[in-house]
Amino acid sequence: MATTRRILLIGSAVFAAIASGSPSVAAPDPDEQIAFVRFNSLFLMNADGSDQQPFGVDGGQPDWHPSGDVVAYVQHDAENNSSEIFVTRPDAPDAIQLTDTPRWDESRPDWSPNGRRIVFDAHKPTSGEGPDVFVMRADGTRRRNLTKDHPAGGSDPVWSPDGTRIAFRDPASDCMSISVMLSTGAGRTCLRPPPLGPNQPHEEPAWSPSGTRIAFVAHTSQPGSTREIFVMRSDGTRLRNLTQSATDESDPSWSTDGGHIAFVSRDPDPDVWIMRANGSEQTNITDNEGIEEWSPTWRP
Ligand SMILES: [Ca+2]
Ligand SMILES: [Ca+2]
Ligand SMILES: [Ca+2]
Repeated sequence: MATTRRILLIGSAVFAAIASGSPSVAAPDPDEQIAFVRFNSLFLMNADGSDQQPFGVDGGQPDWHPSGDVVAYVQHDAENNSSEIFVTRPDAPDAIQLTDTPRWDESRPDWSPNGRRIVFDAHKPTSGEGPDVFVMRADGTRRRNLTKDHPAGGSDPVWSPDGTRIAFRDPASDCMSISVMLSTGAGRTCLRPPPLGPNQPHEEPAWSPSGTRIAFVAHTSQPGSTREIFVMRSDGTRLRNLTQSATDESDPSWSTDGGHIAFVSRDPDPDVWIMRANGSEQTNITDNEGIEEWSPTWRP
């Protein structure tokens, strides 16, 4: 988990200097926007990479409310030395803190399709145990552990577009892949055991807007393989490697019409790329050197 669970720290103030946009390239629809993370700050850009602007808050792992007006994100709270979930708006950079749990590190918030709940993962660093999947109301109340009866826990949760199910990274030894459960936490089903590559569960599931497909991140079974973006049907069949590259890919996010997937590729520094949902026309839209971009998420 250490490589994928990125540590978020407050305090970077260099972003204004590097916020100017990269050369723009052909992209799906320049009117669409993508939120992303540059080092440890939230940014917004057009889907062709143009007009890159900081939100004005530090944090990571943004996820848009279905209205497209608000993002939930993760930030390290210096006061209690713990990761917490916040919400903010791109046009009004003040943030509301939803969790306040010094003993727990929260990460990977994902809004329910009706915008009333947030699913996320959290773990206690002192416990030595892995994360569990939790759900809470959009105001941070009624927090509930959805994987408390699943000894292996889970992480990277995402809601199905119809709101009935949650896909997540399932590290159980009989799965090591993406599992799906009802939004109540019942009925866990592993979609694709065993993993493609050794010692690394499939992770970062992203449900297509139609609900028919799930993109995720995994190694291939080849020796020395890198991480790739795979896609499968939401029943676990018809697996396909979309990236097939010698670099590491991660952080898949579908466009609102399902036609494209934004992702991160390290070449070697992390950039936001987009491709068609069949893997063609892979384009680097933050083409720069030495500047880290992560966590693209298409604005509804
Ligand atoms: Ca916390
Ligand atoms: Ca790769
Ligand atoms: Ca970069």
